[in-house]
Amino acid sequence: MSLSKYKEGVVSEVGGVAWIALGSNLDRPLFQLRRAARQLTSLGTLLACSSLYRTTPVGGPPGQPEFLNGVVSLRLRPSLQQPEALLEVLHEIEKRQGRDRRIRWAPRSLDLDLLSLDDLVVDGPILWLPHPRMMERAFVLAPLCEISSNWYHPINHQSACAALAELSTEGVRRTSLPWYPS
Ligand code: PH2
Ligand code: MG
Ligand code: MG
Repeated sequence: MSLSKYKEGVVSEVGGVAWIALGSNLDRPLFQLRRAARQLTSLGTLLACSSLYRTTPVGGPPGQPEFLNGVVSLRLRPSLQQPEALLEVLHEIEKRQGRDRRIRWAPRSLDLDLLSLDDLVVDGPILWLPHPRMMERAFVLAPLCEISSNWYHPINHQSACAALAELSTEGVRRTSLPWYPS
């Protein structure tokens, strides 16, 4: 779907499927991701949930703790199918879970990155879709590839698994940790 269609306000007719990456490396990451997942399910219908991955930090200050990462997909309720509305709610969830945004790429209690929303292409200044760095990040693509046989990048049509095959997955370890405590 093109941005012009999005501007015409027909997003809800054609899907409203969002892919969201979760990450945490501060203040009990498993607790943070579980709490965030519960919040996300209230935004629509949960379609898929990857495994949780322990991952080596990429970039940011040296010596920071390892991350827990995962990806979910949701069919959003109609009121959240405009990306700006969704982004605002994602930021609110991050804030409620103690996210401090003062230093870019600092350790964080919760990071919720909107990877894509249907096949929207949006080019800043506040919002970029698809997420501009996602195709270079194995800690995003490994969980995405696990659950997204039907996901393609809307510009170059590359699948998550094809993009992942071009990257090193060293430092990206799938776990058997459950999203929901039993
Ligand atoms: N997020 C970043 C920067 N680096 N590294 C890992 N392993 N996992 C992340 O979620 C992550 C990162 C910026 O958001
Ligand atoms: Mg991020
Ligand atoms: Mg982020």
